[in-house]
Amino acid sequence: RLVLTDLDGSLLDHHSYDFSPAAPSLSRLKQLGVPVIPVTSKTRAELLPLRELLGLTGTPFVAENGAIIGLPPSWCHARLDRPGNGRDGIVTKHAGVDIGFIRARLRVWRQRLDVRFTSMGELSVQDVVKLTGLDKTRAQDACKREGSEPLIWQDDAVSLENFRLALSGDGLELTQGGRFWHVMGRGADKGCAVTWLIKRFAKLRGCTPLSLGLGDGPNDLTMLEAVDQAVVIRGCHKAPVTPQAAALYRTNKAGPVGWAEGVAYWWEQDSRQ
Ligand code: 2M8
Ligand code: MG
Ligand code: MG
Repeated sequence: RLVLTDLDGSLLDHHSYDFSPAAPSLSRLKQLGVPVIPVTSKTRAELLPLRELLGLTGTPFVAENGAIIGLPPSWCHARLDRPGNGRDGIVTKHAGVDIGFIRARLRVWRQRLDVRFTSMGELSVQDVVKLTGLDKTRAQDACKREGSEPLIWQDDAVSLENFRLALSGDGLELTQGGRFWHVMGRGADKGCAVTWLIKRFAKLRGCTPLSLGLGDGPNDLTMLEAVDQAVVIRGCHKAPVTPQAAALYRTNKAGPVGWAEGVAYWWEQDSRQ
């Protein structure tokens, strides 16, 4: 078994970023030896302390919506990966497009299409603190983007579709998180990252795992469609998040309470078989 999970609005509360309601089921998964893999919009810089806090230092992580995959030594392959550098030995895979290119194209399209938005790179740390409720250090880490750029859309829906079309000509995609729109490289989404990790698990262990995915936002759709069992956590979006998943459970509760509810649901289903 393998658990792949969104963080904000899923394992972490949308407002307080607290995960304590999910802590008991998280520990239980750990006891059972089930790898829990965070798959998030957050940056690598944000994930390093968060993995410690969540007790997930032994498992891979997916940062920036799929643009970055981090592998701990136990998930590395002698022939396929170069040894990681740094004390933790993490090997980082960059799947997407460089942040410099993304930001350059954003400037071009803003001028040409005459649309209004503010991207994270243009926000001060104070602005990010205000918009997200993160503390100053976390907000600084959220600004350390490598392969995706969050932005606040300040224009109408029609312009957003024109903007999306323009970006697609550059090989870029728009996806929606809890508070921001995110611009990233095509084919570097959460679904691609999750598919890659499931294959890697199979290669290392010699069997395909049963995968469970949990998420609350439109940016989780591709991930929820790439797993065997999906959980849509009740979220803050008006339009329902509807993955084309064969096995889907919608939680009644939001955030980490809903997370525990979703894990319990699939647990029960499995034990019935
Ligand atoms: C942003 O990501 C969330 C994901 O749902 C959003 O779009 O609201 C990113 O900037 C991320 O790096 C940051 O930690 C998060 C904080 O809420 O916001
Ligand atoms: Mg989320
Ligand atoms: Mg997210």
